[in-house]
Amino acid sequence: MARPKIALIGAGQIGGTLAHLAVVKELGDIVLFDITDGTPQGKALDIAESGPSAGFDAKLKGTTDYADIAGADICIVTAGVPRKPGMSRDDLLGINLKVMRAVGEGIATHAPDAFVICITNPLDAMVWALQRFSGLAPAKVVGMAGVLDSARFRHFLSLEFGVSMRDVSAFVLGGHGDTMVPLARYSTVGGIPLPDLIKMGWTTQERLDAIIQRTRDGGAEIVGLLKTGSAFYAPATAAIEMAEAYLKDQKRVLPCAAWVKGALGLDGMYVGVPTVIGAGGIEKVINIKLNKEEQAMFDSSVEAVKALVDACKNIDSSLA
Ligand code: A3D
Repeated sequence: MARPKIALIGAGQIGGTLAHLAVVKELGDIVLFDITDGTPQGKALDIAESGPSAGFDAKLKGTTDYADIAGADICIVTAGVPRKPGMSRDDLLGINLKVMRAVGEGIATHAPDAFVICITNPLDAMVWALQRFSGLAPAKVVGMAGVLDSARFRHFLSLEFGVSMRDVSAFVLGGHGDTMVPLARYSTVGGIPLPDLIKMGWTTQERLDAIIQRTRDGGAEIVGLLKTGSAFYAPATAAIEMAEAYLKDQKRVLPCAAWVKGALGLDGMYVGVPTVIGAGGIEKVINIKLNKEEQAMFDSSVEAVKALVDACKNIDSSLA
């Protein structure tokens, strides 16, 4: 059987890391696409040359031609520009919206059957725009944010409790970053919910609140340290977890920015929710019941995402 074809649109920090992780895990052959000639070709060749030492079998190709993504099974999108000093949120939205239009059209023309994972920020608005521009089924276009946010939460909780990260599970909802909604009562250590761990004296509400805030600020913390860019190892690893769930039909339960119509009282929008990912793409949105406090946090996250989508519609009237 032919190896799956994985197209990576954007060959920057995350794109290169995605390519490396995908071949080391032998998920398929890679096409790295970027508009900056030389970057995708150079990274593809460099990673290919690591094959003999790492011991993987995969073909890697770097390109600036969308035709090379033809028939891709999966496309992971990191194309775009980051926010620079002096640039307003709307400036960034305007630039990355144009990028999403080009990427959406490229995918629609050459890889219309792909499962598409968007990583470009601002995430919830960009995945919405990418689905509109590509015209692919909403179940086949999803945003990566919740897996990363919950991985950060799990990492910080494992440090707090001195236990393996593998035994910490965490549940987050809502938009990416500032408005992320961590659900403490659904987050566990070895199956024990966090509120019970507070009662058991493992931690305090104050310490847990500080961990939640650090998780919300997780992206900014890395930017502050790196100074010249944003996180890329953990974001790439999170997207690969989602890609593997699709390619291997794993039916993983993962939080993603998915199209929600009907569940959680929503009438059709992209926002972070728990989903099941398998060969059908987003096979299910899990319609959990929230308590009053969680619902209020989720509602304000939903409003923040809607405001971003409205800003996109104001910038590009074809989206209205
Ligand atoms: P970076 O290293 O700048 O790579 C972006 C790449 O996109 C560059 O190589 C550009 O040449 C390329 N590019 C620009 N325009 C186009 C285009 N029209 N078509 C194809 N390629 C293009 O950034 P990065 O890899 O560090 O980050 C990529 C994106 O992910 C950014 O928007 C980040 O803000 C975002 N990001 C999201 C998360 C989430 O959790 C959602 C986390 C970290 C980064």
